[in-house]
Amino acid sequence: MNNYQIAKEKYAAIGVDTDAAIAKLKNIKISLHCWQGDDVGGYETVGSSLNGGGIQTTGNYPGKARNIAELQMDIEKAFSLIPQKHKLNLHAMYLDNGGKFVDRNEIEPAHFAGWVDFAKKNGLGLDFNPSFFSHKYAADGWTISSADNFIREFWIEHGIRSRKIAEYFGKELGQRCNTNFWMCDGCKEAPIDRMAPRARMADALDRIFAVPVDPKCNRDSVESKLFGIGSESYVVGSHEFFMGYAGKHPEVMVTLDTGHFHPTEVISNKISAMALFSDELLLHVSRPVRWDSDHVVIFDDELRATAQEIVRNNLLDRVNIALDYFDASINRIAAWVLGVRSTQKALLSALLEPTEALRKAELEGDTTARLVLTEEYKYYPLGDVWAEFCEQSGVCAGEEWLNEVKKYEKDVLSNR
Ligand code: RNT
Ligand code: ZN
Repeated sequence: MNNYQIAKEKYAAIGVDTDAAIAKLKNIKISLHCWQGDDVGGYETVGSSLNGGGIQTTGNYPGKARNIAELQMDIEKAFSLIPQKHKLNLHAMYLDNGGKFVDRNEIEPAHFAGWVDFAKKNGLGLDFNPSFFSHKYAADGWTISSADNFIREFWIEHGIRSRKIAEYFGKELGQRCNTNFWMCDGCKEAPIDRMAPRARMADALDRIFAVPVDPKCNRDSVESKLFGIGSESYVVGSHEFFMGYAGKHPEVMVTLDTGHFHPTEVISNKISAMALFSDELLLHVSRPVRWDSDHVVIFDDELRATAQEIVRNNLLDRVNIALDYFDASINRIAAWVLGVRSTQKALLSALLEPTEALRKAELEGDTTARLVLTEEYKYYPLGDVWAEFCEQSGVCAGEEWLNEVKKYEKDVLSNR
């Protein structure tokens, strides 16, 4: 008997079908964030880089992708080390403008045709994000909630155009695009008027979402935040704001980013509550260390708890999983691969739980068994099932993928 067969029997003894778990995992698409590859710079101008907007990358690891061709190569490399086919998450500032500056209120599907070709070639779906940051009209910290009408209209147009691009993605690829709206709006010091910017943002979103877009091709989502760099005292799009907004506009999803809450507040505890009142939600899986630091996702307790909530409550079809972090201090391809593989491992570990038996113990008041068994099950041979999943998917199961990344670093990245 090989390791997988032994593992399979061990799990079968507690009522878990490992083949079924693998089959389910194969169908879970994770949306890979393109912006890990170039430290959220984008390619609007040569050497564009993050400025303003409340987010920050740290680190100077060599080899970041300097243009779309390099980014695409890197993404292909990353996906070659990740089991199964997934989605790629693009930001508007990753447009292909052919070397001629195109402002955010001018973007069109044609600027993303190359990405659609790339997605088709690699069997990927696409997700999208309007970019409401790193721009001269976001430099004061306000976009669609700005009191300046010109600025506000500029960004509303950007939002509308972004949804058209998303619709084009959905149509071309035959799978729905999720468009995530995160606006950096907020301020460093406490404002006198917290309400007016929120009213302006709600109104702007109403106008953006009023433009008809085929719901089979695109679905919008709104992402809240607690604070950002330069918006420590006030963020317009707070959690309550977007919960309220989505409650009133049920066609819009809410995005939960792991790093956007108080340090001890976790998104795993929000999923079941939200799932009772909204049909779908979007996750930005990240890892906050002391603050919204966007560390690479690892197989930690909160990631496992999030996966458990999705799987235990049968929400795999209703929770859209996207990654969102940016670490410039390590090899960027390794950062991508590690994040996706860790997320898949967390999902697999949730899929291998004998949930019904544990639920029964809980209902019967046997909290002793609940605690003891969940601890014991942690040490079941998850790794052997993971290895089987990887083998069936044609990628290596263990740390050997790092050798591939190191080789690519030596052959390709170090020449940049
Ligand atoms: C920022 C948000 C947002 C961005 C990306 C680049 O705090 O998390 O999702 O990280 O859109
Ligand atoms: Zn996010």
